[in-house]
Amino acid sequence: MKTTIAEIIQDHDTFEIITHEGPDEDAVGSSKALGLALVSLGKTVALVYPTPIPEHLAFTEPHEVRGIDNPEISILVDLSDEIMLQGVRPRGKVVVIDHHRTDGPHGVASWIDPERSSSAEMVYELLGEMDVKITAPIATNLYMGLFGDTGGFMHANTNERVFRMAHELIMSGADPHTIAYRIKKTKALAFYRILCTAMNRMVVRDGVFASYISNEEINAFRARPEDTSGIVEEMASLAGADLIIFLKEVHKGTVKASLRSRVADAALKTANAFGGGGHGLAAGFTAQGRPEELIHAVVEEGLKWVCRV
Ligand SMILES: [Mn+2]
Repeated sequence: MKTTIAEIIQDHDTFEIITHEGPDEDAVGSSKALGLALVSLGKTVALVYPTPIPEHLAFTEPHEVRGIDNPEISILVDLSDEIMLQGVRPRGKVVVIDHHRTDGPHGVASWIDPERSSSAEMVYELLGEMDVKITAPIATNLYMGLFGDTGGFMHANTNERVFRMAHELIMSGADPHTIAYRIKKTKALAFYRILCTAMNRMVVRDGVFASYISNEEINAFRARPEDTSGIVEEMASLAGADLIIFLKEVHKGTVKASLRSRVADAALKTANAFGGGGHGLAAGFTAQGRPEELIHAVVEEGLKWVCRV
């Protein structure tokens, strides 16, 4: 499939690259790296972000993103679920590059591999297939994606292939210290206010740790969307937490849940019960209701998938 996508790129001139709403390190890094690569091949490219790139992830090139009218091909990177497009409609023939578990192929060509650490890893391979020179800006973007989706080389998807790729990207000009600091050491005070609130009201039952933040609280702390991301990762640092659940009420009555687990598939199975998806150890869903009520149902479901001896 990688070869098919390389051929499609070769055979066309105009592209848009679309990634998911609330773009994370991998979404930003893999989409920008692919964009820079296509430009180096003489293609016309637009990058489309359904919601803006968070400030702390906006440091990589290209800094300006221009639109085009009628792209022949729409490449979806790091997503294969239309819900994540927030109403953005792909205008060309759809090509998908994604590492999330999904319900099947989409568009004219779809390369989906849940075994991959990140979309950045897949884009890197694709660029190799197309003989694209890995410049320092491309390497920086790919390293950002790799670093983000492996949780800074800590998650279960961190392996020999990941470190080999990191090594090669550093040799091509990615600066690991700068990238890590730009991503990790730029938290707003609102982030820690939300974290404190979540920690204070934590529900703990047999290895399931769950908490939430309401929409009123998000507004009271003047938190930007990026200030509410990464909370679940901090909760997942707690000893004894086999399944971690964080609910955030993004709009009044709309709750987004993030789940992490140390027990195989517990996060995914719990998210599935509420119509969501993701990976075995990291999943999510969106539901209607108030978080303080919903949390009990999610904990009950989670307990089914966490087997304590
Ligand atoms: Mn990703």
